[in-house]
Amino acid sequence: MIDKGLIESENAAREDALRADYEALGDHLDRRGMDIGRVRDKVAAYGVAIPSWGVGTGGTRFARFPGPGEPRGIFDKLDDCGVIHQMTCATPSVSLHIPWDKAPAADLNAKAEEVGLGFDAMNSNTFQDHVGDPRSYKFGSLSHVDSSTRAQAIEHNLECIDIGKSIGSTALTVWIGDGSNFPGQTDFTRQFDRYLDAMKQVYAGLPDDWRLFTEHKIYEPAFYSTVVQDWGTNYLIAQELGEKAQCLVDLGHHAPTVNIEMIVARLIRFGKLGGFHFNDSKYGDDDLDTGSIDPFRLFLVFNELVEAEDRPGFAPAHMLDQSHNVTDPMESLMMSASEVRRAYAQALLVDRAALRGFQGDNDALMAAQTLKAAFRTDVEPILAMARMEAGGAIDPVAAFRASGYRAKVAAERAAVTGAGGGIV
Ligand code: LRH
Ligand code: MN
Ligand code: MN
Repeated sequence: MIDKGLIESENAAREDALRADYEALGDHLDRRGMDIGRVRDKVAAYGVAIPSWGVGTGGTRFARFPGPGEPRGIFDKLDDCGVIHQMTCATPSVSLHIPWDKAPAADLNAKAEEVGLGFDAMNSNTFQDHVGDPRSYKFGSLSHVDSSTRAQAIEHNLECIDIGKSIGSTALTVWIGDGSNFPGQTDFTRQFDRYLDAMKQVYAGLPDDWRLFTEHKIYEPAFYSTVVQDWGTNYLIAQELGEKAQCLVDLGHHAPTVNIEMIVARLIRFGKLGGFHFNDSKYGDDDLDTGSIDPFRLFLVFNELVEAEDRPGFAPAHMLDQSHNVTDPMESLMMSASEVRRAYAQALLVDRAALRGFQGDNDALMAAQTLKAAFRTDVEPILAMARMEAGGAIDPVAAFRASGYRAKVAAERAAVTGAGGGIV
């Protein structure tokens, strides 16, 4: 972990300016009838989970270019995640991917406690073959034509639940690569029936207080069709499985022009929004840093979430799911956690009474301007104040760089070569 004194001295150099900016923003919001302290408190209570796989350098189908100090396994990953949380105070939990992060539960719990983190949703993986497994997932997993392959995939998901139970997780996220690459390769209906049947068996293994998230994705690695291709199919799955089943929306898993915020609104309306994998994209499942391409879209998603905040039982899970190819992954994750909080803070600033009035009057221009007024507000002083008051860094990346953490772990962790493609 990074020395507290370093964070304090980094903050000392920035605190006066922050207080001045915060006060000015407070006055400004006051004139708009908004209380800055309320927004700051809500932002401070908002956490987003880090994907364990995000702290290593990702890659593309073509190459992977690892950076210095790549984590050697789950315990290094947890160290890195702990530092990200220390800097941002915005990432209190980690989402594990099995079998990538398989380790004895007692060791995982001890490490998590040491670095001040908890565990979020478990992610199963039947889009790759696992060493020692007799069956291959080349032609599918939970929807495979062969029943013993399906049984193996079901067993893996049940094992993920078991691991999760022993580390305090309460959700399982299932994303499958199943689909087809050629018209005619599979029978859409029979394939979906096999998937539903398998998922019912996974669902049956869920503890009472768990949720099951299914994640849709339009394409890749299957390039003609995927079994869980869109939110409609995802919704049907959640309906078919039962109350504990909900839909997970990965922002990168849609066609480029799809209106994601509207999907979010629909899923909320029917109690089936399970959570998010936040990232950004320009073309497909690019897994770029959250808010790096289209921050307005992220804001519009949060606008729907804030609108729904008071619904009974409304508690979507928030996770990042990104792949970092050209940046230090820890820095990208720090920035992304801030981007998620930024979108949340901006959405909290929407004048909802005014918006509803303009909607009722069919005043499209003013309704749009109401959203824009919130989106245009620079909420950075709120984010920085929430971090500082929680013991984090006013400027997380600057403090992280000043700490020399990357050089330190690079000296301890053997360098890795870049052979092979990355993960999805
Ligand atoms: C699939 C996906 C899914 C996986 C992760 C590594 O594209 O978004 O969430 O578990 O990537
Ligand atoms: Mn995802
Ligand atoms: Mn993805």
